[in-house]
Amino acid sequence: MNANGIGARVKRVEDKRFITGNGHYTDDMNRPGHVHAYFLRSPHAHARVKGITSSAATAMTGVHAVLTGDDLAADGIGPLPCGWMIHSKDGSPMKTPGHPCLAQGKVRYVGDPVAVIIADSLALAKQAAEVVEVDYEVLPAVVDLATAQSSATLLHDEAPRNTAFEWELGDKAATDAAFDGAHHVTRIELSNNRLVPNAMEPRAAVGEYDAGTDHFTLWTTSQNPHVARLVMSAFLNIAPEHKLRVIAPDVGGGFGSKIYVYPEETVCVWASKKVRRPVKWTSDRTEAFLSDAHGRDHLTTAELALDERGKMLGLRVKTLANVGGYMNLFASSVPTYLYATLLSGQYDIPAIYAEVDTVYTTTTPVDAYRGAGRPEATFVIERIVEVAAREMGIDPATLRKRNFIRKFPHQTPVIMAYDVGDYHASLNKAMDLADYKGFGKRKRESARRGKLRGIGISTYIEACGIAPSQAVGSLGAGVGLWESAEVRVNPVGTVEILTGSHSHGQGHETTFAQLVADRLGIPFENVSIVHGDTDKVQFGMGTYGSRSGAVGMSAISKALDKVVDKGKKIAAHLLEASEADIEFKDGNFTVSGTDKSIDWTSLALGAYVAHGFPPSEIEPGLKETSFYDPTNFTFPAGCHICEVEVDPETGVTEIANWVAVDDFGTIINPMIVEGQVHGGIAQGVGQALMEGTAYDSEGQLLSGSFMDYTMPRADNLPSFKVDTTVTECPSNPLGMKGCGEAGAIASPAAVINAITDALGHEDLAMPATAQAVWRAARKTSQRA
Ligand code: MCN
Repeated sequence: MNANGIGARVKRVEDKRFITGNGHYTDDMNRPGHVHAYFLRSPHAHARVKGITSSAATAMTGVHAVLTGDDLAADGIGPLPCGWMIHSKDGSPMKTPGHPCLAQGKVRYVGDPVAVIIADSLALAKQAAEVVEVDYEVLPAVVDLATAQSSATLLHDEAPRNTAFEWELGDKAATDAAFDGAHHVTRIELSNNRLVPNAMEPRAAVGEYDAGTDHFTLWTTSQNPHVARLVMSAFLNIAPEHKLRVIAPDVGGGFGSKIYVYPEETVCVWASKKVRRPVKWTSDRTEAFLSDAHGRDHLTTAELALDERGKMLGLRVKTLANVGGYMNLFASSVPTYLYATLLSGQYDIPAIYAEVDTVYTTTTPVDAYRGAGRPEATFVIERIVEVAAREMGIDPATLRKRNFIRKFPHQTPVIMAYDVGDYHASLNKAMDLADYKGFGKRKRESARRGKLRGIGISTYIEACGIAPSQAVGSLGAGVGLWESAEVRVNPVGTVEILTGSHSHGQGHETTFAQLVADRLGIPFENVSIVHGDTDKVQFGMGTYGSRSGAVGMSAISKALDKVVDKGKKIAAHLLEASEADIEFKDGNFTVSGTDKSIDWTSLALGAYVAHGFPPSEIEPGLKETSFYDPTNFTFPAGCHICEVEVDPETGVTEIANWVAVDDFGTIINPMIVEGQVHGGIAQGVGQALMEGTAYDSEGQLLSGSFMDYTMPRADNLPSFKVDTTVTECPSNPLGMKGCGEAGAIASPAAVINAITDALGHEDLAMPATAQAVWRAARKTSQRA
């Protein structure tokens, strides 16, 4: 085995530059003569914009322009695209009124960009913004998701009842019949709280126009620069597309919030041509709270029908999903195909029927955030299973086991066909590691100290490796999300990998190099990974939906196969042997059964300098490309067990123990995978215990800074016990499943199941802050 190959705990090579301050982030790009953009944002949640007077600002020395929605319209620039068309159950298409980059006619959330001021310095741009007069006619805000559909106020004239679509999935009649025959029905109502992504690096952009070549360059904090170029060039009327180069250099976290094409980045590109200077914008934290797409925000009612033994018969789910003021790029797919298709969880449920209404409110747009739909689905199914077990007096682990899917492949009633898994194995292992049997003793010991102890299980499944063309194509998405890779072997044998995946914290420069070193038998240090630049990498779909391993690395693997195949041809020529007799192992091409061989470095040199290749059989050089389209999603699954101790006097919840047993198929780098799981759990714990996005009735964001919005910190978390089980994914050549979102998907349900177990009742919503838990604990003592 290569010491730095597949399965090795190689330390992340990229970290050296990050922790020594040598990373190159978008805000580090200082172009000659650049000017600064400042966005004037709406202070109102909902208002008509009757006029904008900018003459005093434009008269200021050093102010280059004040641009508004009228300027966009005058240049023929339309609204931002709004994702995947979803049809309502009555067949009508999604109501997707446009999302202009700068307000046109109306503003629809506090922070909606109204104008951009471009000046020599940011301070000057802000000063000039003070004298831009916007005449607003303030309209009523629509903030409450539960009542938005019955509000007399419409955000968009085109969307009656403030509803984008009313969608359904599953078999209603079969589900109703299952409920008719049920012995027991468990019903829950829950909210999945709105989250603000808060990547460490805020969004940023530098747009530059080169009048000599009529080319644009955008440096930006993107998770998918090629998609950004495709979309942005189309609606900025930049043709041909490659006249726009998008570079996503080092990016300090994304968690889904940097997948979209946002107004600010787009405006920087457009404005750079108008002012003939590079235009730079970096969001500050307050702007990020207001303008980065938020996550989650569902209200759900769910019912589970069971027989006497607790066998699940049917599941009925009704969800209201908040999409905020505008339909964002992927917002329509998150509460539908990324959510309802996973409602079967790890269980063999014969009938499921789900309804989802997506609703506009005068709040920041909501879109994908780590897990995107799948944490919401897991929360529904893992909460209702737990509650059902308690209601029926069955141990929650036993109820789960009685209902686990055992045979694979398994077709769920909600589209997804799971390929492999072993849910008993991960639950059993997690129960052992968590000393599930010993919990009663620990609970009694806590009680002696006046504390409430609880244990919560979450057996989650997700679909990632987004997304097979065949699957998403048949669902009407119109596109598949394959990935590309190019392997360039240099004459000295070093290898450059050009990938369409984008690393913004996931350690691709390490894991991708491990794969190459392993496969080619060359030193890990001789491999470099190139990503994030549309002029270097031909095309790519980017990183989200935990796809870079299963899809991006599979593309690399396929391209490596082609390199080895060509290497064999070259070796056969150089060794004067038949190609069929050449074997490749540990970096050597050998004529089988002989000691005649050529090593990797000599072969690479030979590919470029050897003469006399038969022209019809071998081209000089060694470079191969692959575009890999998966045949199915991958289905990581596992079991997280959280044990808490609640202080009923203060409401403080201490996480006493956390066990995670995940099945990610083949693991390339266990250390990186564990890091991904740790980060995901921290985010899920943040959602469960702390992160509360609050708006007042006028649509003002009350939690717009770290003073009001609590993020999880290291001292809120225990040392996790992380382990794995392995069932290899059959649909990609590496057997890998994604790991990047699993922790965030599994953990909220584990936390809330544990706290409600401690409290002895279910009346607790996320975030379970100390105050909320204290109130709930008072109910516990009143009941006692
Ligand atoms: N890996 C592995 N073995 C496996 C699976 C993955 O060694 N069986 C490695 C991969 O090679 C990669 C890493 O683990 O280095 C994550 O791989 P994968 O699960 O394929 O996820 P992606 O690389 O596609 O990353 C996306 C995923 C998502 S969707 C979000 S959201 C998220 C996440 O990754 N955002 C992150 N993790 C993040 N981590 C950081 N630091 N910052 C973010 O913004």
